[in-house]
Amino acid sequence: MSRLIVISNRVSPPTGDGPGNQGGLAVALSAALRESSGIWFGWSGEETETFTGHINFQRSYGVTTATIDLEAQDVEEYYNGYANCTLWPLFHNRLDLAEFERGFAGGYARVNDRLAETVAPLIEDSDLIWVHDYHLMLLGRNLRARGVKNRIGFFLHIPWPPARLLESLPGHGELFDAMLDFDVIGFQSENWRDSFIEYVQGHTDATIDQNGIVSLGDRQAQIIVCPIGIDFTEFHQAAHGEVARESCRRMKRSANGRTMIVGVDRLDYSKGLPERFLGYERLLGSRPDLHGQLFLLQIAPPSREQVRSYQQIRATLDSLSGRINGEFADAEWVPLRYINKGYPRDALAGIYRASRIGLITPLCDGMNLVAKEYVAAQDPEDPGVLILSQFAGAARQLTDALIVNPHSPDELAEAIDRALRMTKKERKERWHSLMANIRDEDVRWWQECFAKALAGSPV
Ligand code: GDG
Repeated sequence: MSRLIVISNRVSPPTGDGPGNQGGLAVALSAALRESSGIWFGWSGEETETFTGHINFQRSYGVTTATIDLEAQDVEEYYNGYANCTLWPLFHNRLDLAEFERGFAGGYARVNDRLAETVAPLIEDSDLIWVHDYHLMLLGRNLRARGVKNRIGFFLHIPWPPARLLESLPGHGELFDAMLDFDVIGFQSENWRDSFIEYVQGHTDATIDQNGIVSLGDRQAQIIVCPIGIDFTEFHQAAHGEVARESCRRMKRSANGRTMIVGVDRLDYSKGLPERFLGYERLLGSRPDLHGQLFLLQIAPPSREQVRSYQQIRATLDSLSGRINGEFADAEWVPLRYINKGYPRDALAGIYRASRIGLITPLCDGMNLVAKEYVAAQDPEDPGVLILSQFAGAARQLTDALIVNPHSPDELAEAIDRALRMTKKERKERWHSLMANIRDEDVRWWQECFAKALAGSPV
């Protein structure tokens, strides 16, 4: 078995906190790294005055991590700048929020190069290299420039934008060209793969064959669709543990007989939170009979707080939630519980289980793991209903959810109403079908699917 080198912007070493407190991605990658005696390399999240390339090796729970510190200017231009103010909004259909600063692009190129320079000496001939996400799209090129001949794969966790949007990015041609130094490029769903193919065909001299091999000169990259899943076993275990049971009991007590709807999202403009609130407001406005009967719990831990567009979305939500509660609440009922803090994963599982509806309505989302976690946490004898945006990668797999257009307040209101009226029989049928997918195509399936392509086997 070849050794695996995982490279990502941030590294999440295993914590040993037990089931329910580590993200699924970290669990899956840690398992693969442990089995292959691999290394997980990336930024420590810390800053240093002058970049030295010093690697801090650590070993925890059988996984070796190798991290480096970056200069403040690197963090500003590469991470806050190009990754979060240029690529993230552009790749999530928000050209209006994208900032195109040469300084950001320069910082991105510099950090990709620094990471390549630092990791290259660790790479042995038979290693397989797996690069993650939009922060590191130049890394394949930078490693090749240092003579690395190993197989290198890249997995994009977020959407690939339509070609007409990508065209707005200065230097998009060079970015694409650099990506052809990867041997495998993985996408979360057919939609994002198709946008990539549209770009290849309309904007480049590369060709693509029936097997998804993109060729340009003597370089070839295999394009695959490989949707990420959750760590089903771990999450299922967490959902049945004491913490989850207690959190479910407490939530039900606090609901006091009212029907609970839940949404859990990083506070990000791609997650469609204002639109979700407006859909809920539409329902309350048109259905006075529901007043006092239900409430929406929206958990939205803040993220990327240094970035202006994230400060703006937070202010928008503060004002919208205030308006909705101001208009509809009475002394004994608050229709919207809007919370800006995170919960431990196992407590979240209990909250999911206590709710009749999971309302997951991003405007654009690579996959969306919360949708899968919501389903996995349900009581098989009385499962809740998943309402899912058509624009989440997950919608291609979770076809038995109630699929909605998150931009339409009427559609959202109708879907909530339909979910409230759904018979237990229909809820169970839909849940069984959703569970089958979530169990079969879990995070290990995803990791094995990518690893197979990376090793050069047919997928
Ligand atoms: C990117 C892509 C893709 C959320 N709140 C809390 C909490 N979470 C956990 C969830 C879930 C994870 O964070 C969020 O994952 P998502 O998939 O929903 O979204 P992104 O963070 O945007 O992730 C996305 C993903 O990468 C993987 O490829 O699916 O499309 O955008 O696991 O449970 N966890 C805890 N407390 C919280 O309050 N502990």
